[in-house]
Amino acid sequence: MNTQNLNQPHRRYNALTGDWILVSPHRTQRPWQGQQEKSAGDERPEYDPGCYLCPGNTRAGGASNPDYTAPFVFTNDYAAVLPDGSALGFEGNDLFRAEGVKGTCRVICFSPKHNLTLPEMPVDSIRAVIDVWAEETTELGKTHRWVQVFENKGSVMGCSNPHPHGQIWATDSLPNEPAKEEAAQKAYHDAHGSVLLLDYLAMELERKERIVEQNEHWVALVPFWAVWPFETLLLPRRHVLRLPDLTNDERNAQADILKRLLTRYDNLFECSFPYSMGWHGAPTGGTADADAQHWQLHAHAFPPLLRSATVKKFMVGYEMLAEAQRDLTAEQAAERLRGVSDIHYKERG
Ligand code: H2U
Ligand code: ZN
Repeated sequence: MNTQNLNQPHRRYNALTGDWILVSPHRTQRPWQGQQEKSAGDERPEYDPGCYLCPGNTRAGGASNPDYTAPFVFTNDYAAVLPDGSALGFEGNDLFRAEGVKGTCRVICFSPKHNLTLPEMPVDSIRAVIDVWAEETTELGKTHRWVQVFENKGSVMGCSNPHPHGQIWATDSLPNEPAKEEAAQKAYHDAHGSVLLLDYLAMELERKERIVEQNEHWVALVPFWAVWPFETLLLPRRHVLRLPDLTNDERNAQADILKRLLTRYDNLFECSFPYSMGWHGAPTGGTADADAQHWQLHAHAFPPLLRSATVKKFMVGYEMLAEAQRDLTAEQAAERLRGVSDIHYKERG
């Protein structure tokens, strides 16, 4: 690839989903007179008597939280899918298709402390969250084809409560994004006999320009095909199918790299950096490991901020009608993330 040409408008291919994205590096000097409001201060108490997620409090649905001291999981009081949802029969045709869906939604409180976020939590507390993500994947994966572990952080991402929490949705069907990844990884494996994301990781480690963080077991990078300005992909170095397959050492290293990556995010604009982040591993629900060898476990982080704590990228116009577009290149974004400290700005004297 002639990298000189990457300074001109071009399209990049997302090998993991099959989508294309338009990159316009010459536009980064474009004047900006849009949204510029200040971000709200994020000083919060360790315990908030009005918070639905704090220990001992009553939730919106009427249930009470225990006095939890470790990550706490409960069934979402307003679940988007239900365990017995599939009895419905639909009479359809090619143009009116529908199907039932069965599943469950859970909420995971990462910490009893209302005023923390993942990057502000100690590494061993992040490790405890990772263990719960793995346990939930094992349990729900027994009976569900897909278990989606994710976190929406920040009100701009639609997060309903600043108490540190994530969600787990499990369904009997394979949703759109994992279905695209399933097809792309399978096709690559059939064609090359190797694992798409492991081959990709090896090439990124050679090129280095999109790497943000790495440790003994993990690498965080801005993918070549990133859409969101500071989007990252987090990958284990070893071939791993799913979260529960990670070893003790790999989980400790996972907690370490998550803390450092998310700290860099917060340090970029010295704010609590909003994002949606989540894990993709091989489908569950009885999918044999032998039939899932094309999969590689990974996390995506999709943060919306572009220029400051308040100026975000909008997925509008061309994105809605044609395809995703970015000005800042993936390489520039990685350089910016490498350029900030991995010590949290709140922890610096
Ligand atoms: P978000 O902040 O990412 O929206 O997740 C919070 C979830 O918590 C949300 O799905 C649930 C909401 O339905 N919730 C409860 O289940 N009980 C409550 O008392 C408050 C919020
Ligand atoms: Zn709280």
